[in-house]
Amino acid sequence: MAVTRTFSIIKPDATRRNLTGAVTKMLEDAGLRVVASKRIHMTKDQAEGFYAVHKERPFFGELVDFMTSGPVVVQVLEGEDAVKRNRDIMGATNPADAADGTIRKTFAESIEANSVHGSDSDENAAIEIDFFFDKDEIVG
Ligand code: RTP
Ligand code: MG
Repeated sequence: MAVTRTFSIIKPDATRRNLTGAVTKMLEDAGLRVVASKRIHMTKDQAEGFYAVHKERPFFGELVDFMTSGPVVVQVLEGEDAVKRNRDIMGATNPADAADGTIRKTFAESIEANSVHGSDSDENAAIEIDFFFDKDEIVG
C-alpha cells in the first residue's frame, strides 16, 4: 500500500474544548503522521472557498458560520492509504451513526459540529492541502 497524504481540520467545536491533542493522538495512533500543522482562524472567504462544493446545500451558510466561529487546526497527514485511513478513524459525518472508537463518536457534538474534516479522495486531498499550505510548510 502506497504512502500518501490527506488534509485534516480539527474544527472549532474541538479546539474550543481543548481537544487538539486528544484528536491528534487518535490520528497518530491510527498510523497517520502529522507532517504539517497550524492553528488559524478561517476568514469567511476562506471557509466559503474551501466548502464551495457545498454552496447549494441548505446547510452551507451555517457551515461557514460554524467553521469561522473559532480557531481550527489544519494539518497534512501522511501514511499508508492516508485518505481512507483518516476517514476510517474519523467515523461517519453524523456522530449518531459513527462507529465506537472513532473521533466523531468520541468527541462530536452534532452532525455539523463534528470535530474533524478529512479529504474524501487523493485528488481533493491535493487541492485542499494546496489551499492552506505552502510546499515549504510540509516536512515529511
Ligand atoms: P468533512 O467533509 O467535514 O470531512 O465531512 P463529511 O465528508 O463527512 O461531510 P460532508 O457531506 O462533506 O459535509 C461537510 C460538513 O458539513 C457539515 N454538515 N452539516 N447540517 C447538516 O445536515 C450537515 N451535513 C453536513 C458537517 O460539518 C460536515 O462535516
Ligand atoms: Mg466531505
